[in-house]
Amino acid sequence: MNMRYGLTAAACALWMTLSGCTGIEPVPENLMRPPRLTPEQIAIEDALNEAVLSKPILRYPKSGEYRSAYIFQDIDHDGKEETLVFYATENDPSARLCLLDQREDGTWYSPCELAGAGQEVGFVAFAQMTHTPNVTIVIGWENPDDLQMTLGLYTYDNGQFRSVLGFDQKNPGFEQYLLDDLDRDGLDDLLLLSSRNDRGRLHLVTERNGEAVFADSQDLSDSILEFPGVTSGRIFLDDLQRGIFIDELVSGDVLVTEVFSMENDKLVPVIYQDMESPLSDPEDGSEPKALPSLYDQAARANITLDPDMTAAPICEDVNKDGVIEIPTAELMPGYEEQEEAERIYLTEYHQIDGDFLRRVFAAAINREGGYRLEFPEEWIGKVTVVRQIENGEWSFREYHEEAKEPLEDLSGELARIRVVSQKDYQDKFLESYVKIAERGVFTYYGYVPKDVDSPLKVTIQQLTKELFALI
Ligand SMILES: [Ca+2]
Ligand SMILES: [Ca+2]
Ligand SMILES: [Ca+2]
Repeated sequence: MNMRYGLTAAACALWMTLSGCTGIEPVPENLMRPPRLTPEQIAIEDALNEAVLSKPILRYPKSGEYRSAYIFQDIDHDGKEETLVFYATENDPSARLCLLDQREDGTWYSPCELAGAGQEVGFVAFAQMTHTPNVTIVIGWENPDDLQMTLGLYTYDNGQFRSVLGFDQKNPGFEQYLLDDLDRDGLDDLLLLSSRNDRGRLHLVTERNGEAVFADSQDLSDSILEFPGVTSGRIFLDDLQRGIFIDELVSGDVLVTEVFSMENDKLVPVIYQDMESPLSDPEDGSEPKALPSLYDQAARANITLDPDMTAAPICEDVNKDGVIEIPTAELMPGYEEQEEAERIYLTEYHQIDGDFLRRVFAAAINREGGYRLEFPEEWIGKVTVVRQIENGEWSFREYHEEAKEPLEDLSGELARIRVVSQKDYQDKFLESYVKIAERGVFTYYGYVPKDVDSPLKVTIQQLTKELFALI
């Protein structure tokens, strides 16, 4: 079956993938000109049609880095890319993976394919999970209405797919995954996260005797609603030990963070729900008191107001030193009595220091505006933010507790940040503002009032060059 049809949707999708123009609709003029890769696109599509008995219905991975139906990757380490295609047929809705490879003469053919463990593809990723040079294909198979994925791990070798997931392994469902060489032995370890039972669960998949096995698992928090963030990196500044940092939204709109490291093929809990509280060390000889554990210290309100946006704040390497910081959120001074929707928080980022979280960075984060303003140490607890209703501007003001309406008190103003979109550009209002950055249709301006008489004052250079950052 050698159908050579012109510009079908599939061919367009393939063209976009091959030319790297994901997300941009190809304009007809460009398609009328024969693109250099057209013969190859057709050859790949022909090879697929030849390999599949009835017409393939392409399946697109729903999340992750690889979203197109045709995925190009050198999975057998021979220096040339193979093509992976997920598809189903009208007679059989189960997703299958077809591999397309090139013969010596450059023609495309399909040496093998495999049946998936679901009708849909949650994600596909590529990793180095075994000592063979061949890449491990990591697939999350999914079924409609099923909230969890099933793991598939495969290599391609000598014209065959091979499952590298140890035989007879229990294969628990999961919703999120992370790949990282947690124990730094040169091979990727796979972490799977599940929230579907009373307690969440973290599973470790790692290499043992040439296969990937479920080597360990650990409980996560009670009643997890979702995982807004999962990341990995160093845990401490003076140690290369790596960890997975799991942000969990739990009932009550609270965010917590659990951290696990890995040693001898086992997960090592660093911050976890059941960890013991440290005891105080009173100097007056009285009874020691239980202090909040690292887990309790990291608990924070979800400060995202829009339910369609991911919960925040979540862990990240905010200061780019390789160590992942854990955030907390403190209400800005003067907001204690304000409605939830009006509240503005100071986000503080911490590293682990013994039994305590130690702040290394703090910022006011304007997520709608897409920027943050770092708070210098001396501002914390003394400076607050006032949102101007009419233009969305954030005004940073020294907070006077004794003032009757502290949020309206302009006298202590230290700085302003304004985001202007092209359509509401009003030049004359911005004469005394300094342009900081541009992104898309938005331009960011900073302003520092003249003659500020305060030890907290910043210069326009500090504001625009040091404290401001796009997020
Ligand atoms: Ca190859
Ligand atoms: Ca490893
Ligand atoms: Ca860091």
